[in-house]
Order: sequence, then structure tokens, then C-alpha cells
Amino acid sequence: MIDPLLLHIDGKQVPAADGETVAVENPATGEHLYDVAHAGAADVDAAVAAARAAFEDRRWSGMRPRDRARILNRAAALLAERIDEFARLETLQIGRPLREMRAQMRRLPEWLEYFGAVAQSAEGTVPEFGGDHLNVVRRVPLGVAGLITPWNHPLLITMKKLSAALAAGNSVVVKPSELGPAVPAALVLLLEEAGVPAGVVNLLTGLGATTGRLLSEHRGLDKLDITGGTETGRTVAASAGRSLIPVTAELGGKAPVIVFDDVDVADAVAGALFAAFIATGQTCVQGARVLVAEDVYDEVVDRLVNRTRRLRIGDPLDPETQIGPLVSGPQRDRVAAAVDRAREQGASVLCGGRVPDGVRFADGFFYEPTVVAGVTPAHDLWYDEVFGPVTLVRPFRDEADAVAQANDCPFGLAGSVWTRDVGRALRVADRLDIGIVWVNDHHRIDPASPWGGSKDSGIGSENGWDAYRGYTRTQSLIVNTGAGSPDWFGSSADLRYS
Ligand code: TXE
Repeated sequence: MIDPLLLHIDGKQVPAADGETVAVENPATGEHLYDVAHAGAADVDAAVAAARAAFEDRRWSGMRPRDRARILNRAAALLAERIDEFARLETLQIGRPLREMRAQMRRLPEWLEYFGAVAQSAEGTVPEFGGDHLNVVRRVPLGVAGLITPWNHPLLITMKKLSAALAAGNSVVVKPSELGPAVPAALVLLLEEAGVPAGVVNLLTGLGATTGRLLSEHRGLDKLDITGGTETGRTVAASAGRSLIPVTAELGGKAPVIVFDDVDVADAVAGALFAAFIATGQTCVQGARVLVAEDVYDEVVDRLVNRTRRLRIGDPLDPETQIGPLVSGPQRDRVAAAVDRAREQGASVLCGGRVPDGVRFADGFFYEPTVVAGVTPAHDLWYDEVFGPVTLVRPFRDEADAVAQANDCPFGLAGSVWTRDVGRALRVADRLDIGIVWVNDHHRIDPASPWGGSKDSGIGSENGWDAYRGYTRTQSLIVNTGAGSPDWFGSSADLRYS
């Protein structure tokens, strides 16, 4: 066990300058796991300065892209060897069932490999400038990026940001969530083991309101990249605005799962279950609103409720467990309060809606998977992100009504459409004001596929070329290819800019 987890600054493991620590607990048992360093202002300054020095002397940004890619590929291979160890550690900290953690982590080396390949394939452009000029547009790294990551997928989300940032040649300061810092911290060490030079990747553990805020307000950054709650995203984006630096913000969601009447009901129900309850519902793309065609509504809801009741809730380390605890006591209380409020406002809880009975649940932060009916736009549950194992079901009349209900939402991250009619799937997708649309599936992700949303779900995109470009800026190089030198003031001829 890591005890205490240290900051990582300029290639060295160091405690917080003032010796402060934060406790991390196991959400399945309430047991104290370890203390992590709580970075303060001096540590944030030191980490940003180390990243800046590494960027300025070009120890990473000046490397040939193919050499950077080689190192990222080596890191991918090391990560593949440690999946089981990392998955277990992640489960201990955040309570996600081990079977899910393993499945997710097995894919993470792909991010390093993909962005290594992107770095080697990146090309500039040569716009037709005209006249006696050659214009070469290059993409150059931004400099020092601050990466602020959450607890629900600690390694996946850190990996998405880090691999794009590093491939493009930036230096970074990573601030993982206080609820799940150990695996991102282990990744930082692994990257150096693979050959990323010291100072390029620095890590600050600590609380959001202190360490996170100090980092996001630091004037030594060239980019901020946050995944978190919408209010945190607004605060971080406002800091980016004050520093006039770009920001990528992947925030909340309330994804619709739209089930048309031509589906195989068993398949669609399995899909809705997957959409709603993976990660105990704690994902930004959780299927939180299951919208069902009137004709099949009763059948879909009956089956969904039956299958939800049968989900195995328990010790996340048990390979049979399907639903673990919520990440923390406050998170469980938020979920319970959202369901209680829905009840008070007249909605009906069809299953779940309570803390499970039994001594094995007594010390952890468990909550039963919950399906709620009778929710309308007059209820808070229609609009608010719960971020837990709670989904609502609601009928729709026709395609237009389905689209209108799906878009009646402050968030615009993701959603899924379940139908066998290709034309309908594409028509509906076109009208949804969301960044990611799955057809007959949900949750699927790939390093090559853009991931980001509209409205209160944030700004910019992770994954794919968009993410890589988001870690670069253009430099436009304009070369005079004429024989003589320009003499603007030496001639009375008509002046021309080109
Ligand atoms: O996230 P926070 P929390 C949503 C979800 C959840 C709610 C709160 O609805 O219920 O957010 O979760 C850092 N300046 N999502 O409180 O606080 C923090 O330390 C700078 C959606 O855990 O947003 C952590 O590293 N940084 C989501 C990161 O921000 C600050 C994932 C995210 O934490 C900060 C997680 C500040 N003022 C929660 N305050 C998703 N999109 O998947 C906090 N942080």
C-alpha cells in the first residue's frame, strides 16, 4: 500500500512543503486507506516551475515525434503488465466493481499508442498565400498544461488528457481527485520509468478547493483541462478566461436512452441497464433518462425493473459484484436526497430508492439501483444530474416528441438511440443537441473518437485529432520568396499588402 502518497515534482517524490495530508478511504468499508500529500501554494509554484523549465529547455518538446512515440509505446507496454494491480487499487479507492475496472483498464494502453501515432502523423499546412510568399503553418505545443481529473474513472480520464498533452510535446501538472489519486500517481512514475524526462509530468495531490483552485488560478499555465462537475468546470473555465488560456472542460450530463417500438425489447432493456448502472451510475454519460415509445413502454419498464432488482450489489472486490458503493458518504447522501425529492414531488420509485439492508452494507456507501417513473419537467429529477444509480423512465408519442424530450435538458453530452430503422436512427441523431450519439449501444469509447458535449456539458473535446490539436497552437510562418527586399516607404507606386 502507498503510504503516504507523495507529490511528484521535477522527477522527485516529495511531501507537501507544509507537511499537510488528506485521508483517502475505502468507500465499500469506510476504512482509512492511506494519507496523501495536500499540496499548497509553494508546491503548486514548484510544480509549475518544474514543468516550465522542462518545456523551455525542450527536453521533451524538442524530441523527434517518433522518439516521443517510442517512449509512449514503452509506457503502454508497462501499463499492460500492471493492469491487475492498478485495477485492484482503483477498486479499493473508488468502489467500482473489479470486473469493470479490469475491463476498462485493459484498454488504456491504447491511448498512449494512439496519441504516439498521431504525433508521428501530424502535419502542417501550406496555404496559398499568393504573390512572392510561402506560408507554412505549423502546429506547436502550448507549453505547460494543468490537468484536473475526477474520481469516477481516475486513470481513464487522466490518461485521455495526459496522452494527448504529452504526444503534442507539452509539459503538465496533474491534479487527480482527492478521492482516487493513487493510480494517476502511479501512472506518473510509470511514464518516467518508460523514459519521459523528469519535470515533464508533475503531480499534485490535494483537495479541489485548495490545490485544484491554486493550480487553476496559477498564471504560469498555457492550458487548463478539467473533467468534473459543471460548477467546478465554470470556476476553472473562468480562471482560464482570466489567464486568457484555452480550456477543455468535460462536465456533467443527463444522457437520454431513446427506445423506439421496433426494437427487440430484451436487447433494448439490456442496453438501458448497461447505460444506467455501469460504474454504479457515476459517469457523465450515464443513461439517466430512459425515454420509451408508448407502445412498448409497459413491457420495457417491467423488464427493466425486473432486471434492475436482480443486479448484484456488494463488495466491489468480489468478481461477481455488479454494483459497488457510491464513491463517498456525501455522494451517497446527494443521490438519496435526489430520490427523496422526486418522491416528494410526486414521482414513483419503481425499485430501489433506499440503502440496502444488511451488515455487509453498514459501513460502506451503498445505494440500491433505482428506477423512477412519473417524472416530468416540473420535477428536479428531470433536469438535475444525480451521478448515481438512478434512472427515470418516461413514455414518448412519436419521433418528434422523443427528440424534444431528449433535448429538454441543460446538458448535451451523450445519448443513445435504440431502433432497427437506420433512417430513423440517423434522423434522430441529427436532431439531438449532444456531442456523442450511440445507435443500439451506449458508453462505447475509443481514443480516436471525439468525446465532448454542448451546453452545460462543457467546452472542447477529448480523444482523437481534436484533442491533439487542442494541445497545440498554430504558428504561421510567412517567407518572402521575392528577389528584392520590400521597401514600403521607398516607392510612390500603389501599395499592396500581398
Ligand atoms: O467533482 P468535482 P466532485 C459531477 C457529478 C458529481 C459532482 C461533484 O455530478 O456529483 O460533479 O463531484 C477538482 N478548482 N461530476 O465533487 O468537485 C477536484 O479536486 C479547481 C461529473 O467529486 O468537480 C477534482 O480533482 N479544481 C464528472 C476535480 O476538480 C477543483 C466527474 C473534479 O471534482 C475545484 C466527477 C476548484 N474550485 C463529478 N473544485 C464527469 N464529467 O464525469 C474541485 N476541483
